[in-house]
Amino acid sequence: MASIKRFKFKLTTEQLLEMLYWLKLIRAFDERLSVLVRQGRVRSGVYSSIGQEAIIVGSCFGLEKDDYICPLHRDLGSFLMKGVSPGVMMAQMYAKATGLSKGRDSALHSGVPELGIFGNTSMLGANTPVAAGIALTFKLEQRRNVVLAYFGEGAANTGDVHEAMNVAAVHKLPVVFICENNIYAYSVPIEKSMAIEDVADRAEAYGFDGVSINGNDVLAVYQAAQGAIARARSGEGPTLIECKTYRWHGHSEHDPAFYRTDEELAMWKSRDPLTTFTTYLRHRQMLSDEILLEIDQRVVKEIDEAVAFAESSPDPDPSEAATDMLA
Ligand SMILES: Cc1ncc(C[n+]2csc(CCOP(=O)(O)OP(=O)(O)O)c2C)c(N)n1
Repeated sequence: MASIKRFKFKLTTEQLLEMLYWLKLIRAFDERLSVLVRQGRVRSGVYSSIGQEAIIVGSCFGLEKDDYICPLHRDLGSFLMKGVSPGVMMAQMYAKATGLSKGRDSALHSGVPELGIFGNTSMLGANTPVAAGIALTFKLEQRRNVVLAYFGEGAANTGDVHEAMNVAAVHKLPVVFICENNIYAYSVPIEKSMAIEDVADRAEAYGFDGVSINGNDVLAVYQAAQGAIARARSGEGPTLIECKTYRWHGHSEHDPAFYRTDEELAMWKSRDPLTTFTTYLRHRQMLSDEILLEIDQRVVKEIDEAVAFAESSPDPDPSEAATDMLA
């Protein structure tokens, strides 16, 4: 496998604590959503990212406003990191008039062009050629922005992903392909959909670097993403980063995930990205009890306020159902 050039991107204590805040906020957002689904409050399908948060936090951290992300159904946290408030995001899941798509879709397809977010596509993998297209625009307009294209290991086997990687390689486009390999595509384990172990191995065949990393280690993701982003910004083209991870919940909140064992889940829970990072910060004397409490209280407050905002927001007005439609 080709190897990524090694850089060490330094972070201050303040930035590391900010990363912890994002990990906790995204975890808390998804945990609350999970409860709200069971209470019948949420109108959207919910595809929990619990267990996978380090991928979004490590890759989105430090992105510029005009950089673009093309997230997955599981990546609500990337919307928050790109600047959507938790309240608006929660209202989106409630399909309220104050949500991103004002209650006009099933909540998961909304994009925010002014924040550099391409709404995710139901056809898995179809977001990656779009990412390559956005990156081509950046190149033609000589902008130094990058695009992060997320996809699962299941989507990695679609033709769209092949075409996107090929065209990005040929034109040296500023795109970082980020595979969230959580081992299952719905109920299908990876060994039933791929004959190789690492999705990252495929990059070499397209002519760029690929690396397979611990997707539960936020700093490993950050280092790999920063290296790939720096190369993309300087005109060196795409990189594929495969993040090995695991989703703690089912494919969606309506999936009890009977296809996996309790032992497997317990093993992955012992690799919790939040616990690992908290322990690391403690070890380095960067995280006191007071700071931890402060972050936890801030997160609870923000999630409570987000739910209150969504609950008190109006439902969409039926007379506006066709407003903003293109055709
Ligand atoms: C092209 C396409 N094929 C099948 C589906 C149905 N489908 C929805 S989610 C899913 C599993 C996706 O697995 P993966 O790409 O690994 O992402 P994950 O949900 O595990 O994050 C499938 C097969 C789809 N939406 N699009």
